[in-house]
Amino acid sequence: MSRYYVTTPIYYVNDKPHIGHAYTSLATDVLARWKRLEGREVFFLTGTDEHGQKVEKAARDAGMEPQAFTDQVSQHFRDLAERMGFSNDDFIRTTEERHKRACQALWEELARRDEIYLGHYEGWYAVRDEAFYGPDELTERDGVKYAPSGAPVEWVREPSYFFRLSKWRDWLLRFFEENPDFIAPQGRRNEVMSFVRSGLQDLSISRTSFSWGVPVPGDPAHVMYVWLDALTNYITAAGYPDEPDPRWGFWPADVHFVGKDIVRFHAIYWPAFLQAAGIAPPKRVFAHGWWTIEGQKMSKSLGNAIDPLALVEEFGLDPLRYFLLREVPFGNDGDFSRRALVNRLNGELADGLGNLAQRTLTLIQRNCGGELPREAERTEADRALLDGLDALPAAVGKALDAQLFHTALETVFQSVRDANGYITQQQPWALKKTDQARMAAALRHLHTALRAYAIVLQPFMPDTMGRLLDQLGVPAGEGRSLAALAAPLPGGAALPPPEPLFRKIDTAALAAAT
Ligand code: ME8
Repeated sequence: MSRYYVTTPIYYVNDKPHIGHAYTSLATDVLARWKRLEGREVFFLTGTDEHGQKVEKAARDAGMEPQAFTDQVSQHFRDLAERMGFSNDDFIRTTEERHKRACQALWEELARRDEIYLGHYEGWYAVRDEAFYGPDELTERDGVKYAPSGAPVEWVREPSYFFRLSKWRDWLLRFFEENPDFIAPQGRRNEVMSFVRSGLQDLSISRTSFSWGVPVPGDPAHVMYVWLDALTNYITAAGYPDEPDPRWGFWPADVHFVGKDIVRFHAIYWPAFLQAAGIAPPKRVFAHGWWTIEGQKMSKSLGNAIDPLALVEEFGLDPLRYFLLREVPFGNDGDFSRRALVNRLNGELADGLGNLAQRTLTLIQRNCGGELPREAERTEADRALLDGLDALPAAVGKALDAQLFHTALETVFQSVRDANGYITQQQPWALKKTDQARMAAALRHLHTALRAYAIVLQPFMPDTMGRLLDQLGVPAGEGRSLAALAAPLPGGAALPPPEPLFRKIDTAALAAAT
């Protein structure tokens, strides 16, 4: 069985998770679940980035030792993963022993290959981004200099080890040319390529002015630069340096999901480190866009960071999962508003899919004795609906292979709209007295459509689609895989009475609350 490896960024434990973190992990989760549904052997990794100056400072501000502080905050990210239904196979923490060993092994390999030298760093550093900036990248306001991200920078001067990044410039450009799908979306690829084309400087990869990090082998006055440490997590979890580890077969990763803020680290530094150490680079980096909240940037000072778990409480998990991936084309920036979420929930989920299931299954209960009708002849109208269904899994798979989550959902929900049109046109409720065979046939076709929607939507809304599949009488396990769609379910099975799938939100109450 072919292997598939997907990752989220590992999140800084300087603060609690918010909707942005949940978003990246959700996208990764949906792709992981889809690949499992295709029958692939999947390894889905997430975790926390626990070293560096930013985390050390947050611990100090909280009056805690860094390890105790990171233990506490990291737990919030594990809780988030559980409550959001993420199906990660591992959760890595950079303070774990296995990770320190991997970082040191990678460092030693780079040193052995003469990719590292000792020098002196003098320049601008933004603790918030944990990034070095050139003077031409900065702007100045009220005597303070800022990085393009808006983070203030400080002047740093200390001994430092350097990675010979500059010598990898031409190799990187060739690598991008030869692998046009390595960075997505295209706009990000162009940005990265023009940044690399404009020249690369050697990269400072150690610090001496604080100690919360992985010690540099043979020179413990230095700790490793937090990004070298953090990026290594993706191979630590695959078993590095213990080749042949059973997990090493997952490397190179198929997709690293990241936000657009950290594309430079993943698309430039990471392949260069790996290539320099003789390790294959990952296959793809997808940089998605940025969420703002009701039109504003999410920030600590505005206090508007949205807790995803509060939204789960208010709207339910699956509506939130659906909304986040449906509302904004993956890769674009988007604005989060509760009104937009409610519109999707009430419209597409409750009135669209929920209503279709409820109408179909209620009619099967009332008019067919609660038994799944048998396969039947297809009229032209039936074929129009069912032929589209045959193509659905491939269309969704194609969209997801390009990480176009919104396209995948649009395709399914276009078909749901068609099926709602079909039920309105066929009026199976009116056929009970006039043509029972035709009534049963139409309900059977609608059942076939619902089974297809429920199966392909499982990665997006695992719990609700599980309930729908129960109501449809689809056996658990293999019966719910993509492959199972090729064979019709035998007729005659007793179906349980339907239950509503989605709870609509009263928009008047929402308006009053906001
Ligand atoms: O950068 N909209 O960690 P981090 C969308 N530790 N996504 C958002 C977002 C928003 N407003 N805010 C955050 C780090 N994200 C490093 C990563 S990886 C080897 C090391 C998401 O806690 C998005 O994925 O700052 C972004 O890249 C990530 O959280 C940054 O998380």
